[in-house]
Amino acid sequence: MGVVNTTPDSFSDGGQFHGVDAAIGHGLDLIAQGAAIIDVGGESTRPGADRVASEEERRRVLPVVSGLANCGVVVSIDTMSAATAEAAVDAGARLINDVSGGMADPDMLRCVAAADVDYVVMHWRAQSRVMQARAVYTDVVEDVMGELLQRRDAAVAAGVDPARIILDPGIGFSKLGEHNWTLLRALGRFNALGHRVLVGVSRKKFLGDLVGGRPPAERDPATAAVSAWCASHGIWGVRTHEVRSQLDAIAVGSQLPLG
Ligand code: PMM
Repeated sequence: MGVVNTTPDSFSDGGQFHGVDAAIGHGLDLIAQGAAIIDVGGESTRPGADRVASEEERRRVLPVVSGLANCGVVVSIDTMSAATAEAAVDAGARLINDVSGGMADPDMLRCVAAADVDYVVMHWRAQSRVMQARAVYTDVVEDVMGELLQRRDAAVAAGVDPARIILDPGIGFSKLGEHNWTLLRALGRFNALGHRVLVGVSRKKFLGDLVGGRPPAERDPATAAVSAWCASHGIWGVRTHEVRSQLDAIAVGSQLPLG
């Protein structure tokens, strides 16, 4: 899953692809490099980020979603807003990637059930502005799996087809560095929950911290090491800003299956 952020303030590529033509061009470039899905987002979720008004979010993402969908691209919409998700599906999106797992907008699960598209349920505890204060766990793997399954159950109760649900441990969301590593070590347990699993570590701070404080644009090799680890576990997808070396890493990891 290649990432196209249409935000001026994302930590990893903020501002670079702001503007419809640049964003569509970047999405097509990632497809040419081998991405299977393009995830389009209009609201930054970096720790401390402010919320974006739902209308502004739609103004940013909808032309990019329809532009890519019209080119035959499988588009995912990265949003916590039901209104944006609904409009994006109308514009051709085939997957809703809701980092809040339906917690941010009470209308989201109903919207997903009606849209009948794939739905990423990510582990999330609070809005970006305050989320790192909520990084407190008894047992991070048990706690994250338990909370994720509660959100899965809420989605199914709202009418979402279980086969449509993709689980994501939410690396970096209300998690400290060591929480992220512990969750990644336990990927096999997430993969055994009976759903496809998506993992998003691309260029995140805990990777930069591990490799001497490198800035986001220099974190792709570290990201690729995690992509290989994901592939070794048979993980369904990785969400990534850079595609070419991630696909190489996935090819290698797929040859080295664990267990
Ligand atoms: N991470 C970000 C945004 N959206 N969606 C999913 N499903 N999983 C993630 O880990 C995730 C996400 C933050 O990264 P960005 O600001 O670089 O897009």
